[in-house]
Amino acid sequence: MKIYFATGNPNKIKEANIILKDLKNITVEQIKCPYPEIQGTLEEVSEFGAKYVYEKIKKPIIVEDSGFFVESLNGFPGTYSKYVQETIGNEGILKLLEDKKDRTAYFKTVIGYCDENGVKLFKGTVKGKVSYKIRSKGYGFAYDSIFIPDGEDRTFAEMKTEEKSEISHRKKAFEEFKKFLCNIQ
Ligand code: ITT
Repeated sequence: MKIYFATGNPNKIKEANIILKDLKNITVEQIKCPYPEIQGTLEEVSEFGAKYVYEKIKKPIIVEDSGFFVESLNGFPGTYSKYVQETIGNEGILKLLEDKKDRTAYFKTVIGYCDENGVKLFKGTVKGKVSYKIRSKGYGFAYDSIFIPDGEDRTFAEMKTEEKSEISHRKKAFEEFKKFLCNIQ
């Protein structure tokens, strides 16, 4: 079974393929089919996007909306994560946290899957802390170089993609999706 993943972000495809690699009869293939990113929660964006792309291609499709939520900034950047990454970036987030003691943060992913039976959502979160500096060994992307998952000393960008993909928000959401796929096959 081939599932299309509508995303402009090749890192998401790489991580999805690592996470789903034990499902031998499933392949995930990127398609570039832009969908309107409505202003709303991750759930609303994923549901809308999955239905929208399904209507266009009429093939099993996933879209995935993720966000980075910092507790002491009341969840900012959250649903604005993409815009914030492209504007103030990780340096800007570290500046906003300069005088904050609480550095807890989490990533959340919501996968929207749509086929002829309608849309289903699968969610995953990972908790951790914002680092004091940008720390990277060249792995990962975007917020990965300022996020240290609980139980680790390294940022996601200091872990190989395979290691990140054992514990990440994306892993948890795709594990839920996997269970669903096993039931419908
Ligand atoms: P799409 O085409 O799939 O929408 P995107 O990169 O715009 O790709 P999102 O809107 O889901 O993805 O992500 C919001 C922001 O969060 C964006 O800047 C992403 O690069 C970033 N992000 C998403 N997943 C991440 C992860 O696992 N680690 C670090 N940053 C991540």
